[in-house]
Amino acid sequence: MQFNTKDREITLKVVYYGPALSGKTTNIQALHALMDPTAKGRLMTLDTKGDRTLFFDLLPVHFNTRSGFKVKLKLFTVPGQVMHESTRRIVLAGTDAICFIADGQRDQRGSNNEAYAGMLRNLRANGIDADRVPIVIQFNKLDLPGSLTRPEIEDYGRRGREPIFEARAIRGEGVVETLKGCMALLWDALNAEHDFERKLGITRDEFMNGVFHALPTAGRREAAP
Ligand SMILES: Nc1nc2c(ncn2[C@@H]2O[C@H](COP(=O)(O)OP(=O)(O)O)[C@@H](O)[C@H]2O)c(=O)[nH]1
Ligand SMILES: [Mg+2]
Repeated sequence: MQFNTKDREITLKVVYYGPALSGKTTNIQALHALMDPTAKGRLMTLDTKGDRTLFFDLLPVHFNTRSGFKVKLKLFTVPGQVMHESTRRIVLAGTDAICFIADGQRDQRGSNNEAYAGMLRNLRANGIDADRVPIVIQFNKLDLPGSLTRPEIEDYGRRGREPIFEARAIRGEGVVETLKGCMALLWDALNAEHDFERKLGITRDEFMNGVFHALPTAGRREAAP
């Protein structure tokens, strides 16, 4: 968190982490498509051939609180391919919260686990305590045949502390819910650690509404009839 008291600005960093091709870029593209133009900045993506993020994607979101603070949220993705380990470490530096995008296809469990272990390593390398940073897990691509079933995903959820979300990011489904879950955890962490509510004069509801005022709750991207 960057807290600029002079300009009354708070900058929060959220990283979408996960294995290659799990749908990290698709998640933030879907959010960008759903958001009110007044609340979002320009989506910066740097894709190479085959949809693969080379360095990161960045979606800035901002809102003003009634107490006169500007809250800036920066959503980053990391590149997933094995060779980009050092880039992932750099993008993760200073992160306030993580949406871990797992690939819901059954045969991708190995690469999900590998990416998760790598994330813990990279957090440690950045001096971030993985037990304190808010993390949610999304199982994406559940529209594909051979993806994990709901009972399997629920069973997974019982074994860890992270809230679990199901998604079909390509249809915009589950994308908003995942970020909402992450923001709720982030607010609680910030409030516990920095007494956010009192210092900024904003409530949890105002924070959540600020981030999401522009987003439909269902998180679907279907055109209106
Ligand atoms: N079937 C399906 N494909 C998806 C979904 N989300 C992403 N994809 C596709 O998976 C590929 C990789 O997605 P991308 O967002 O670039 O993955 P990243 O490497 O994690 O950033 C692209 O071809 C996407 O269109 C989904 O929910 N369902
Ligand atoms: Mg990408």
